[in-house]
Amino acid sequence: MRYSPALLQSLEGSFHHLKTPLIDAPAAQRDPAVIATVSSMLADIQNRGIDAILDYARKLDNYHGTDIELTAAHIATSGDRLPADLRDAMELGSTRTQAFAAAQRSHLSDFETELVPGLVTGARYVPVARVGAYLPAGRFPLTASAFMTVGVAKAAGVPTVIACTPPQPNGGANDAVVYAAYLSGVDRVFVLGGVQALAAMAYGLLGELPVDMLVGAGNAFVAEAKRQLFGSVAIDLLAGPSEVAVISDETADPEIVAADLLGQAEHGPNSPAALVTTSDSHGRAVIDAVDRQLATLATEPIAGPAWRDYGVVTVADNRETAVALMDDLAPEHLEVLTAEDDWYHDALRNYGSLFLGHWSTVAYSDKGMAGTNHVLPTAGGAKHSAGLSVGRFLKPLTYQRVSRGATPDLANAVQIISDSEGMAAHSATATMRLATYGVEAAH
Ligand code: HSO
Ligand code: ZN
Repeated sequence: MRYSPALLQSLEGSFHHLKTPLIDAPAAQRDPAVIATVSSMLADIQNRGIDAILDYARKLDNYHGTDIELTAAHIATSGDRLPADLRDAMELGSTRTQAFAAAQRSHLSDFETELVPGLVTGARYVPVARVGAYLPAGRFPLTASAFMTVGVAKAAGVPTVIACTPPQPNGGANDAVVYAAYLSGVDRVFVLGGVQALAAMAYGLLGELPVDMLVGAGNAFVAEAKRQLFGSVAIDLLAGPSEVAVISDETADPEIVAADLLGQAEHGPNSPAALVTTSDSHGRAVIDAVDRQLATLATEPIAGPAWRDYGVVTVADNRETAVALMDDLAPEHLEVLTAEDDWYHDALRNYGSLFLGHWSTVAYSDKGMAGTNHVLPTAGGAKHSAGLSVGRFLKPLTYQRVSRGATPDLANAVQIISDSEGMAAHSATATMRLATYGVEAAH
């Protein structure tokens, strides 16, 4: 997250920085070596099919099994291998994520409207047929990811949702990840990671037809594979390092703000965290609190460098400037901890998901408890896109029906435009109807 120089110039005199990033290069550059590796793997998999998939699983993930698909019994009993309190917490997250998705689904209504007498038009929301979800299980196995991808696809009514998750050092899948997929209503689960997993789902190498859409985050190779497969399949988005930003004023507790900044910085050493505040003394207190909390944080080796290299603290002279600065950062997650949360809610335009008030925090959404999706745009993507939601799995398909009575109007205008463009066959589709149905042209 970095401000654009033009924006800073336009706001000059109305803000000052208390902390700027040490590293100024964009955090997520596409690496040419990653691009080349992925494209050669995809070409090889397209040629050799499932044999290539298994070769990569053995070579890259040290997979020694023979059947990459988990049995229905293994999936259904995955929860039995977890502590009961974890199971209960996950059930809450799954239920709540589905409830939010179902509520949002109910606001996407099929509709029909008669634009002029005899011209009936409409749209129907139809789910894609097949979705492939990638469920990462690397440094942190994000158990809630399946709720956000598999569960929301199911809430949209997607008939077939398959999932791939990388093998663990013991050769099997992560039980919590599989249980999350089970709670979300997954149809089939494969122990398969990385580029080979996405290719297998997109090319239809798992005993299913090719999927229509790939969802779920992964490492740089996974993101690049999705980018290269995009077009033949839809994708949710290309996720970069997780980000958090906070707008707070002197009514916020610096310790809470610091904890929330570090709460996402621990995702990776290149995870940015930004604070924009209307209070200089509060901003300084947050910086002190971050340093104090880092001293005892178990994930300091990740969050510490992330904060030092990418952390931002800016003091805005007024709330309008704070909004202008934050809309320019367009963060993945944005918390507002101020005395004027509703004003900020109305004014802000660019964020993946918004957390309003001192009692709201990003982790509640991250783990599924808030119900909202945690697959969100990063690296400024929130300027043009929203995160994953039930509507992304639904195609608003349009239709139209024209009556004989409405024909002269439509056909005549289409004939005139088509003739002016030299499109004789288009013109004929209109004039032939006028002739066949014995209706005179209007002029
Ligand atoms: N912050 C991540 C999601 C997550 N974090 C899950 C922890 N668990 C992307 O929104
Ligand atoms: Zn997170």
